[in-house]
Amino acid sequence: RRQAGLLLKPRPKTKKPSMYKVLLLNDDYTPMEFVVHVLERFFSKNRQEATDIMLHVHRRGVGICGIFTYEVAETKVAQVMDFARASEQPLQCTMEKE
Ligand code: TYC
Repeated sequence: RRQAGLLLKPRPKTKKPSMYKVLLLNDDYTPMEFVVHVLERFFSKNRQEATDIMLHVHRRGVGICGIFTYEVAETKVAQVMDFARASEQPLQCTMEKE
């Protein structure tokens, strides 16, 4: 890399990681209070923030829980899906590139 200045186009040394939105999807069965609990427990939202996000998802069909690097987003999705499954709730959580 020492002769990079002669041989290669200079590039910034660091690159920002791609960020991923973690999304909750609405359904007809998961209790509102369960969704609020998920947002508090896994996304560190306070009661008001969690309630606002839950109601947005309830009304619009989908909403953003947070935006994270790939690994963190993947972990959040797995935690929510495991918790929903263990609680026998149909709640769906997914991620998409920002
Ligand atoms: N629609 C659900 C109900 O009326 C509440 C709900 C909100 C479910 C958000 C999922 O991601 C969700 N009980």
